[in-house]
Formats: sequence, structure tokens, C-alpha cells
Amino acid sequence: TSTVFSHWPWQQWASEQPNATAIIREQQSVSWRCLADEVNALCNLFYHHGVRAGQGVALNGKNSPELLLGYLAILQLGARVLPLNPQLPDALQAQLLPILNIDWGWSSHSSTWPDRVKSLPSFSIEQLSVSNFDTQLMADWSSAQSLTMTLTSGSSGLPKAAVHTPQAHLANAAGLLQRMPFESGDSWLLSLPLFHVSGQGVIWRWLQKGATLVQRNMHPLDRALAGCTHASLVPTQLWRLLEQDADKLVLKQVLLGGASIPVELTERAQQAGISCWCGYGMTEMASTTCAKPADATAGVGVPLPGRELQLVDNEIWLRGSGQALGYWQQGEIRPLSDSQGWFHTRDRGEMRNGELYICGRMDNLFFSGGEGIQPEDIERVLISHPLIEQAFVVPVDDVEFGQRPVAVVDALPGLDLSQLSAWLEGKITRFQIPDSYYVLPAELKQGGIKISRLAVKEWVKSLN
Ligand code: 4YB
Repeated sequence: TSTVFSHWPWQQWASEQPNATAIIREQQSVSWRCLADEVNALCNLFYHHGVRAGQGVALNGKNSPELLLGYLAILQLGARVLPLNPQLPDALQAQLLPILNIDWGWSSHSSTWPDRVKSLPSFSIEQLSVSNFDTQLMADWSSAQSLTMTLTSGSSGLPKAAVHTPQAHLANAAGLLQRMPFESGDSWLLSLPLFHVSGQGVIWRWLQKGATLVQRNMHPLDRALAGCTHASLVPTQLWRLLEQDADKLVLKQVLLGGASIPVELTERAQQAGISCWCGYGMTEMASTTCAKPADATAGVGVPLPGRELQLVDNEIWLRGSGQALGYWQQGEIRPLSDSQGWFHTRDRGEMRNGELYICGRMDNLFFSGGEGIQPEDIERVLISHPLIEQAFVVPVDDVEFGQRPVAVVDALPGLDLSQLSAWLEGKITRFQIPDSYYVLPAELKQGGIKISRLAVKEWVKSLN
């Protein structure tokens, strides 16, 4: 059953279970009472700098205790919060912030903000003075306010900012948690960035249940996971974890998502005692929409309670709980769904045996000698190779065929690229076999949780 909140969730937990552990920071436990006091103190600080309800506040940084407090305090002041990837180029940020009506910027490191964005001071938790909080500063809890903005990772052009209400985040969380057990006493590692919807997904599940959130340095991952019962991981993180000596883990469940999840991966994890859930989600739906306990098939199960799914010409359409109100643009919210409320995902999908399979992004499809090539079909086979962790297939121009596939792989030591075509033979059709193979350069691995396909494409182009 999901909790009904009549107050900001952290305030409600602070009165209902003040001494329960809200957060574990590295090894240190923080109670709900203490967390609420910290949020209040930060509200005080931000308010006295001039932050007001209805304004926009950007938070730039990697996950840290301060960043999370910032996220909660901005909400509690009734302002809109925009978590930003610190790798976002300054020029893009300068273009984006006016469109998103951002008034304030807070950053965990020294950074410059565009002209009309005033900067908020950095602070450390120890400095926050809890004594003089005036509860008048707190906005009323209204779960239906558009308060969070999350940037999408569009393949071209400016990212868009999906706007969510707390209610949508909580409803998304509730839907998943009707399937996946996560109770107070359990602890979920904040294993993905807050500027990505997967990180916010962790926050709202934690708030929904009044459970424990674990905030730690993520390197090495096995150390970060010590004592945690739950984590959200992208497939590459789980591959790396399995390479480490991961037998000290008490992990009950790992929620996977963000990219195609190989059955090989979830089977290896199972052998190491880690139960996996395969999820399919997106920014516009406030993270997970479909999920199932990992099994022998590569599907993502069925829609979670509260969501509806429809395939229209093989395109996945979704609606229901978690859905964003729209994309923020110059003070307005542009709808992202059709008149019936369906969000057209641009993902191609298929139903097999009552289960949804993700085939790939429609925008990634290209043609080679008249044959359609869906890069993900080739990538799925490549990542089933024991030495390949990630693969990208991108088109390169070709005089004879128009375009031809080229593969860029992130591999473990020992992979012989020259053997890959032979290894692929018989596993995919001949015209799908890439013309050449490259090793993914380290410079493309930085940034968010996903490697930009566009960046991979441009890198390959720069070589030819
Ligand atoms: C997929 C895919 C899949 C997404 N197969 N393509 O809380 C979670 O659900 C979670 C847990 C662990 C890791 C990630 C998550 C997420 O939220 C992921 C959400 C996400 O990736 N959002 S996104 O807006 O950045 O990208 C969405 C797109 O990613 C989808 O439209 C798909 O194209 C792709 N994707 N899950 C294959 N299981």
C-alpha cells in the first residue's frame, strides 16, 4: 500500500518516525528528524538569499549530501528544481537556462552561471544552523505543483525539460513498489545521478516508503553497496560489479534499466546471489514503466500498476502514473502527449507471450542497400559476447550502399576485434555485420549515465 502524504514526505516521516534512519552517509546514520532539520536550515539559507516559491533553481553537481538537501529544500520552498549534469557544456547551459526560467544556480564546485542567473552560496552540512527556522518559509505541501524539471537526453538539438509534480514521482514509485518489495528497514543506494530520472526514482521510492537512502562515494561500487539491500544500476555498472569480488553483498534486489539488459548479465548476477529486475523507463514517465524479475527472456515484462501500454505501428505508446505534465518552455508547459494522453515514446516494441520487448529507437534506424538496419539488433548480439560490456552500432556513409554499420565496443582486455565478424556470422544476417570495429575511447565514457550515440557517431566520422 502506498502512503498518503499530507505534508512534505520528509517532514511527515520526521514526525511519524523521527528516530528511524533516513540516510546513511558513508557510514553515518542520519535520522528523519535530523534530515528535516537540515532541510529546514537550508530553506532558511536559500530564502534569505532571495529564493521564492515559483522561481526556478538549477542544482549543478554530482550526487552529494549537499546536493540532495538542496533538492529537498528547493521543493520545500515551492520552487522548481532543475538538477544539472556538471558535464553539460557552458554554452548549452547558457542557451537552456533562460528557456527554463531559471533564477538561481547552486553548484557543488565553483562554476559560472549565465548573466541572469544569480548564484547561491555553497555550504557544508555542518554549517547549517537549525535553530532559527521560521516554518512560515515552508511552502504548503501540494503534491500537484510542477516542481521538478529533468532534462531528456535527446539525440539532437537542445535537451527538453520534463516537468513533474511530486504526485507523479510518488505514483511512479508506488507502482513499482507494488511489484518489487522495498520496506522500511531496507536501504537503497543512490547509485545513479539526481540529474537523471533514475536517480530521482530512487529518491521518491525512498520517500514513498520512509525507508533508508544510502549516499556514498560510488567507487568502488562493491564498497558503496556494503549493507545495502537495493540499488538501481545500468547494465554496465552491474557488469563491473560482477568483475569485482562481490560476495560480501547483502543486496536483495537490483533494478536494471536505461539500456538493453542482456540475459547473460542477469544470469551471471543470479549466480553471484543478486536478484535482478529488468526495467524499462524514461524521463517523461518519471522512470520505470514496465518491470519484471529477471528470467530467461530478454523482455521487460508488463506495465506496472497505473500505466497503460499500446503498440501503434510497433511504436510504444504509454500513459498513466508518473507521466510528466509536459516540457517546460519559456514559462509554459508544452504537452508531450496526444489528445488521448498517450506519450509516443519513439521506441519500437513487440509483444511476445504477453511480454514487452524493446527493439530499439525509431530514430536509430538507418538503411543499407535498401535494407533497414536497427542498430540495437546488432548491439544486443554483440553484448552477449563474454568480453563485450557495451556496444554501439552507427552508420557511416558508403558510396555503394548509402550507409554501412560500424561497431564501437567497450570490451574487457583480450578481445580480438578482427575476430568479431566471424563470431557474428550466423547470429545476425550478413548485411547487418559491421564493416569495421573500434574500441570505445575513454573520452566518450564521461558524463551522464549514458554514452551519447551522437557523440559515438561523430567520433567514428572523425576517424574516416
Ligand atoms: C531501454 C530500456 C530497456 C530504457 N531496454 N532500452 O529506475 C529505473 O527505472 C532505472 C533503474 C536503473 C537504471 C535506469 C533506470 C531508469 O530510470 C532509466 C530511465 C531512462 O533511461 N530514461 S531516459 O530518458 O534517459 O532514456 C529512455 C530511453 O532509454 C527509452 O526510451 C529507451 O530507448 C531506453 N531504455 N530502458 C532498452 N530496458
